[in-house]
Amino acid sequence: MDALLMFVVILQIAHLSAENMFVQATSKVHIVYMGATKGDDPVATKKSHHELLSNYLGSKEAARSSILYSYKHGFSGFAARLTSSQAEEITNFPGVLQVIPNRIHKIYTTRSWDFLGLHQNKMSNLLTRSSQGEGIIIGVIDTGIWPESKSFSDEHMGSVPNLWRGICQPGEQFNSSNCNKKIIGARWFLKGLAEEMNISHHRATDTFDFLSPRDGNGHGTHTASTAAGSFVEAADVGSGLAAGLARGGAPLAQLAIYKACWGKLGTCTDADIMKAIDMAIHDRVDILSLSLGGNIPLSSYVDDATTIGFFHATAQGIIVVCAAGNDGPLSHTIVNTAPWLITVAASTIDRTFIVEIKLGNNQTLLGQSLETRKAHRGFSDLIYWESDDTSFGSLNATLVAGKIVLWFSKSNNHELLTASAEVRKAGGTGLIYIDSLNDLLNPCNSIPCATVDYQVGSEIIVYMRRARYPKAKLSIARTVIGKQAAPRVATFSSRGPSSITPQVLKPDIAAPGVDILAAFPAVDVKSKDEYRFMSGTSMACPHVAGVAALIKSVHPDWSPAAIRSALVTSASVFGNDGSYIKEGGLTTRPASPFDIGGGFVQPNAAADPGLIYDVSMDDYIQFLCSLGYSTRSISRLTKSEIQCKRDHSKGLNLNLPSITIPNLHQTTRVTRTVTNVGNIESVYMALVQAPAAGIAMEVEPQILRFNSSARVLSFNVTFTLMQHVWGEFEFGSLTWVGDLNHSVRIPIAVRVG
Ligand SMILES: *[C@@H]1O[C@H](CO)[C@@H](O)[C@H](O)[C@H]1NC(C)=O
Ligand SMILES: *[C@@H]1O[C@H](CO)[C@@H](O)[C@H](O)[C@H]1NC(C)=O
Ligand SMILES: *[C@@H]1O[C@H](CO)[C@@H](O)[C@H](O)[C@H]1NC(C)=O
Ligand SMILES: *[C@@H]1O[C@H](CO)[C@@H](O)[C@H](O)[C@H]1NC(C)=O
Ligand SMILES: *[C@@H]1O[C@H](CO)[C@@H](O)[C@H](O)[C@H]1NC(C)=O
Ligand SMILES: *[C@@H]1O[C@H](CO)[C@@H](O)[C@H](O)[C@H]1NC(C)=O
Ligand SMILES: CC(=O)N[C@H]1CO[C@H](CO)[C@@H](O)[C@@H]1O
Repeated sequence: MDALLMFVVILQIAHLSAENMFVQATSKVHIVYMGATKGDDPVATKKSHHELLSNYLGSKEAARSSILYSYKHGFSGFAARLTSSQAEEITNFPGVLQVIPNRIHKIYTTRSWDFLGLHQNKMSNLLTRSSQGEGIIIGVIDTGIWPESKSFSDEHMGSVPNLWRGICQPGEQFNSSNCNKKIIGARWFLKGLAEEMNISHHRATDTFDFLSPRDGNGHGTHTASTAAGSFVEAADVGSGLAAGLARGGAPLAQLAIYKACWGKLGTCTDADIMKAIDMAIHDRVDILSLSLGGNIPLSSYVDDATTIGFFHATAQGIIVVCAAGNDGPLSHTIVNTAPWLITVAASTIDRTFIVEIKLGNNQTLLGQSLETRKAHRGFSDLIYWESDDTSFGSLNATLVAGKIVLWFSKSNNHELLTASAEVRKAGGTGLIYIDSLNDLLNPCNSIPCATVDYQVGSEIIVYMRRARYPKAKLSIARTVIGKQAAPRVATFSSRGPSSITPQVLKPDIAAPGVDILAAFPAVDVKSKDEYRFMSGTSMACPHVAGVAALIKSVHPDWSPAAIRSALVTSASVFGNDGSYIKEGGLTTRPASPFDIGGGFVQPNAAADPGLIYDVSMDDYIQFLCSLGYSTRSISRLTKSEIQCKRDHSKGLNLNLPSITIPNLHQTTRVTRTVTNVGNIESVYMALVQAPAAGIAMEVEPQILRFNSSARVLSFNVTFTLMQHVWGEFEFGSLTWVGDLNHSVRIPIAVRVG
């Protein structure tokens, strides 16, 4: 449904721009990017933007009415209404690096639902002082915030940091009293989207929800509370399901809210996101969490406005954490792939809501559901129903009344929610829904119900064929923790390799993103707290932002790349059953680095990684050089002069905590450098898992000895093709095993090309 509506919106936009081609010379929003800020004077920077445009347009007034935003804190540039020929001309102005059309982004939730009863929480506050993240500010660029939620109570919070420069920007149903020691800042950015939608600011209420930081969508409240919600123990979440799980990753971290995504769909544009990044840099957040992204295909890094914005945020020491996207399970679907980002995939957790399905032959099978009240006392007849796009809505009441429907949908557009509504309307007494994804729970309109995967679905069909009078009964759902193999990669989670830079392994890491319970807007400001389940890489991203806050509070001087390295090298590739984390869906194939990067996030281990793979901003610049970007297009990314070194490595030597070689010919050597952050005197030994039998992998040296004068050491990894391995990526790992259980593992992907 979401996807469909999104499509309609995009169509409308496409329609508008098509119209614009005929109504000649219509202006559209463009982002004029001018590189790193020259001095540190934002007023002068803004003035230079206006001067540039007034000179070009011929008057100050014309410039003023054309400019939507000046970007002047973290980087220099502006968003303005320009015709395409104006945009082209301005590209050639001195100081202008790129002129990029404003593009649409979306939030990354797959589905969400009302789960009646969840607002009747009985809360008890189990905030413990030992929880960390104190003093760290997480900026969330999303759909805003519902400040009344108990998750944003500031009861145990420290004071607002002295260096904080943010504000609590008022607006509709939001004023300065809505900020506190938890939500220390809130701003909203709408001009870019308003322009894109061709709707004026003032008429926008219906489409754009609250004209303020207040969240009319729910996504922003959910993600913010996942990253840094206060420790609200949901001791009894209405129905008793998922008890005790509503809490943020870093409950003592502070939140800065930047609302740049709007309406029921959570649509955002570059111009607004760029301004949010610019202000987050100005305000001095430590971490940015972005559960959003553009659509594939991706643009190159220098043509992508937000990717450039993220670069500048990283240059200011801000850790930028992004969602990987929800377009899995096909490969090359990943977004937010720049090497300066932490890109997060979604996985399941070890919690399920189990329903017992008892068949007439006394066989018991298991499904899942959220229905905690309605169960069958005795058996009912079982009938089979197959739906496709045309048959929807035609369930035959004569046939269904009093029966349980085993529903198989041949269309991707049908959901449990709509199927259960139809069964209920036709007088059915229950629903067993066969779902290929089986990642996704939904409420089912208060009839006993269960979702089952294809395997269980087939078993029921076999039983129905054999039984004369097939019957079944369903139990209520109960929470089961630790009984199913977890984590498992969520089917929807977007997969690598990156379609533009396959040599940069993405995603970096996986975190919980299926059936995550977190805060949600209530019906109105006076209503009780609401908590809801949501799924998506959107939910995985703030988990990692929270963990990054924990690490940052322990190691305030670590760079964003060091913190990413700590997360990646300590992640686990094993599930709770001791075997490799599995791919999602029906396969039992082990997850590859293109599904989960380094693995599933391990917060405790990440705080003490032993060694880190650090990356400087200059390394990123050299990486862009090695990709062949023109010096002009990257020349002003930093304040200092850029000198591209002659480098034929094609970016393979960027010091990432991973190695990906998209085309191995005969021999390829890559270099990495590790910094010891554990005991000063330590010895590490290389443990090699070659990607394939036909590919020799050699590490030189094999032992790293650190001491007070040798804190940073380099090593080479050489891959040699021994026999031809055909065309697919093969996966391995390199682990430096040191003292005190330090085991520093990086994933490796090699394709023979
Ligand atoms: C903010 O809004 C609330 C509720 O409408 C009101 O009671 C309060 O006085 C306002 N505070 C400020 C500082 O305007
Ligand atoms: C199922 O179990 C019940 C009670 O244990 C028993 O009475 C019944 O005969 C069994 N039915 C079948 C088909 O085995
Ligand atoms: C529903 O099923 C009954 C019994 O098989 C049949 O007589 C009737 O025509 C069906 N109704 C429709 C609308 O298909
Ligand atoms: C550190 O190790 C290097 C190489 O093993 C050695 O040359 C150097 O003397 C050592 N320095 C100290 C202070 O132990
Ligand atoms: C890695 O290989 C390069 C040659 O490509 C060599 O100059 C360098 O010394 C090697 N480094 C190590 C640590 O062996
Ligand atoms: C190393 O790990 C083992 C098993 O997890 C644990 O029992 C032991 O205490 C750890 N040792 C250190 C020094 O942390
Ligand atoms: C409200 C608003 O901005 N409407 C504008 C939409 O676009 C058309 C043509 O591009 C203008 O004429 C409207 O004023």
